[in-house]
Amino acid sequence: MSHAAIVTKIPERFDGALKSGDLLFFPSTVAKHVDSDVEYEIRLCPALQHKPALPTPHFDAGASDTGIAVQGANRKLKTFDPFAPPYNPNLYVADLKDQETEENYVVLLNKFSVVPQHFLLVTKDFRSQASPLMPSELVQTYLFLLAARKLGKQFFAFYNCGDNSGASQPHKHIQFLPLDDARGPPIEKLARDAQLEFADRPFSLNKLSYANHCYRFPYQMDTYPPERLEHILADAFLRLLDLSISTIRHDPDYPQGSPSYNVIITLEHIHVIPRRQENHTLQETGDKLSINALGFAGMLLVKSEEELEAVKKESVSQILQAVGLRSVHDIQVEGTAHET
Ligand code: B4P
Repeated sequence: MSHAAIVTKIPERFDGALKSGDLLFFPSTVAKHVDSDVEYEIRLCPALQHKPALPTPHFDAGASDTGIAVQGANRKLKTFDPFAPPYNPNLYVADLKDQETEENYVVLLNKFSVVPQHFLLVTKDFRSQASPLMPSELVQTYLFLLAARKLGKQFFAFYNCGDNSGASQPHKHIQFLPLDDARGPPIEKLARDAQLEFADRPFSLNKLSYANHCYRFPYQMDTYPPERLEHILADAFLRLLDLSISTIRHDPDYPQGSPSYNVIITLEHIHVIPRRQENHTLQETGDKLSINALGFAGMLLVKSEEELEAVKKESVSQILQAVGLRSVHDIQVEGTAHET
């Protein structure tokens, strides 16, 4: 089935799964919030307080799917894996095969949906969520975004990689979130506004309080054939990953184990944000606020009015800096973004 056919199926599958009760939808409200001259979105979703507790994943310590002994999410899942077959027929959308690599994927609806039609691209065989995105995964992701745009829909993709990235499932999955705003999530608006000195080099958004690495895809890349896309996507991702690892190496207190980072992909840019911790303990309430790639896309999620006030009081930019890393622009950045 083509990417366009899969994207076309999503609304009808979402409605069906909601009706059958296999998909839980949590209503929310969104407010804009300006902090340090950046416009963020904070989504208030009290209904998530009643999200059913999920079985705790159990790991087979020490073994990874690359055969290298590592810690954390990069370990084989031993018992419960919601992304392993048999799939819930009401959450299942389609199978997908990469024709080049013959890697198989499955498209599933997010069972715990805060935004309607949020879907996942999951590896059919178990692959670790602590492993980097492979060229075929980058191409498949881009082809979904492209197909959606041709259908007049706006999605972006994100990937939570590693123990401290906000990921809760260790089976490799890339997520796709629809947007009402054609300009993309808040971080994308900053990236678009950036005036680049060197168009083909990674850059950082200096307005942001934390280390971030970004790459702008060539103009009209959306017209390129898949093999050309693969080269650009893989090269861009590797360069940003390299910069992220270099940022991590400058942090003497970085947690042991494989590195954690968030990836955000739009049709125009790819962003990689290194992470040092998953949660931030709010000073005001003592609650742990979990932050995933969406937080770094500029979209935070809180579960109560109290949490919302605590986040505003403490400042979004400081919270993101606490769970990300400090910027070391002067040492690493290959190109400079001048925000307009
Ligand atoms: P992960 O990468 O492991 O983690 P996550 O997106 O941070 O979601 P988490 O599970 O920690 O949920 P949270 O309460 O923080 O992604 C796993 C994905 O698989 C999630 O989307 C999860 O819902 C989904 N999933 C789990 N079990 C499943 C199953 N059996 N079948 C199908 N899908 C399954 O957040 C709740 C939801 O809100 C998440 O979907 C999260 O992505 C989303 N969210 C967080 N911040 C948001 C924001 N600012 N705006 C909109 N949505 C937001």
